[in-house]
Parts: sequence; structure tokens; C-alpha cells
Amino acid sequence: MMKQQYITIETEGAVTIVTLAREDRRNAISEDMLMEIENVFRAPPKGTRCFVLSARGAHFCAGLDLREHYEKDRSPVEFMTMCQGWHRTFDLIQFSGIPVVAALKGAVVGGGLELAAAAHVRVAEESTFFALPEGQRGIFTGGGATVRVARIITPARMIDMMLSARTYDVRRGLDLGLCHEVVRDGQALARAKVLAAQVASNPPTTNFAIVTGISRINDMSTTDGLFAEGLLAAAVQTNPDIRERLEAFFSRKTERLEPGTR
Ligand code: 1HE
Repeated sequence: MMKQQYITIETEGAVTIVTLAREDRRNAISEDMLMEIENVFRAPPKGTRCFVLSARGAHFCAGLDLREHYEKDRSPVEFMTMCQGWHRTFDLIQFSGIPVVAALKGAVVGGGLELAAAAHVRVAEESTFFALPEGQRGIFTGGGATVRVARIITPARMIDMMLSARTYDVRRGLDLGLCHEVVRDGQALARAKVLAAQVASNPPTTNFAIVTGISRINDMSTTDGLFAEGLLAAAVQTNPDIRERLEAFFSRKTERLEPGTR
């Protein structure tokens, strides 16, 4: 295990587990912590085919480090520069081509929700709750929520969420797409590791296309999107590894889809 000041990094086979380790501050993200997160996603440990993003303590992440923000008394330009750092880091998480499975619990709020929204698969414990308390704190989202969270829950719902400081429990979060699976308290990390191992066994080119292609194509016009999909599919489907997988399917060596098993 590699321990940095605010995160830890562990490798289990092809899965790299990044854990927020600042539980005394409810994993609130300071500038230094953001830099540690950026560095691991910019240069993943060799052989990483899937990440798990986890957290120590009872809460996934309380968002922006409000104390640091208060003490630094940032100017508009300083805050803009800081937001660019959040955007850069969360873009790396979403678009570096390696899938990320988040293990959520407790507070997933403000910048914590922005971080979770950059992951591709979100498993959440019963204790999880989602909120954007920025309005109540007199601030605004700056880590990509206007794009990523609004896309998941719709802009109208995000406006309501910010104005009202409404909190969604895990069941509501599941209905809205803020998480994809609910597990018992204490189980999210174990479940995330199982999912990550499955994801890591997909061909890397397929995973790359899934995590980089779908969101980008949804930024495009219909004609551009369909064209881009064809190009991506042509690159992925003609990968020689795929022939082996198809042969395994024909010779019934591979498992069949079974509803309810994944
Ligand atoms: C913090 C932070 C923080 C806790 N920055 N220090 N985010 C928020 O508005 C959420 C603020 N936090 C909370 O609502 C609560 O702390 C929790 C619901 C997450 C957890 O409650 P609890 O009772 O378990 O812990 P606590 O006693 O509130 O917090 C423990 C300590 O962590 C305490 O410090 P202490 O010195 O009194 O022990 C808190 O001050 C500290 N702490 N959260 C700094 N966020 C790029 S823009 C993104 C904009 C945003 O993310 S805004 C949303 C900010």
C-alpha cells in the first residue's frame, strides 16, 4: 500500500484502489488532496485495468474543504484556477479510459457528489445520502456538477436540489441514477472490488470505448454521434482478442447472461 498524506493507493491484481483518507475532516477536499487524486489518475499504477474509489470513515466525501476556503480567502481568479484543477482532475477520472467504480457511504455532498459523478459505476451503502448544500453555504458548485450531476438528474432537479438543500437518501438516489446499486452498510468496498474485477476482465479497448465514448457522443449532434459510434465500434470490434471471446461463446465455454446475477 502506498500512503500519501490524504489518500492511499493499493493494487490488487489489475484493480487499483484509491481511498480518501482524511476522515477527521469527513474527506473534505483541500488543494493538496486534490493534487494527490490528480496524480494517481494522471499516472495510474502500471497494469491498472479498473479503479475502485473508496473512502475511510463513515462518509464518502464532504466536498470542498470549507475551512481552507475560509482561511485562504481566495480571489475570483484564484478560485477560478482552483475550479480548473477540479475540472482537470475529474475529467481524468471520467475520461482517462480506465473504468472507475465508486464505493459510497454517508455524505456524498457538494464536491463529494461531483467526484462521485465522475466515476462510472456507483455502489452505495444504505447510509449514503446525496446533497448539494452549496446554496445554503452561499457558494456555487465548482467541480463539474452543473455538467455531470445535471446530466444524471436533469438541470431542473439540480436547481431544486441546490436552492432547497434537499437531501436524497440512497433509495431516492438509486431511482435518480446517482447510484447504481445499494448494498448493506459496510459492504460497498467489497462489492466494488467484485465489480471492478469483472470490469477489469473486459478487453481494455472495449472499456476505453465505453468510458470515453458514450459521454462524448452525447455531446454531439445525431449525425456526428452516429458517425463517431461507427468509428469506435470499428476500432473495438476488429480487435483480434474479440475473436477468441466469440469462439468461447460458440463453444459454450463462456457463461450465458442470467438475469439477476449481476
Ligand atoms: C469539514 C467539512 C468541509 C466537515 N470542509 N471541514 N460541504 C458541505 O457543506 C458539507 C459540510 N459537512 C457536513 O455537513 C457534515 O460535516 C457531514 C454531514 C459531512 C458530517 O457530519 P458529522 O457530524 O459526522 O461531522 P462534523 O462534526 O460536522 O465534521 C467533523 C469535522 O470535519 C469538523 O471539524 P472539527 O474541527 O469541528 O472536528 C468539521 O468542521 C469538519 N468538516 N465537512 C472542511 N466540507 C469546487 S466547489 C465545491 C463546493 C462544495 O463542495 S460546497 C459543499 C461543502
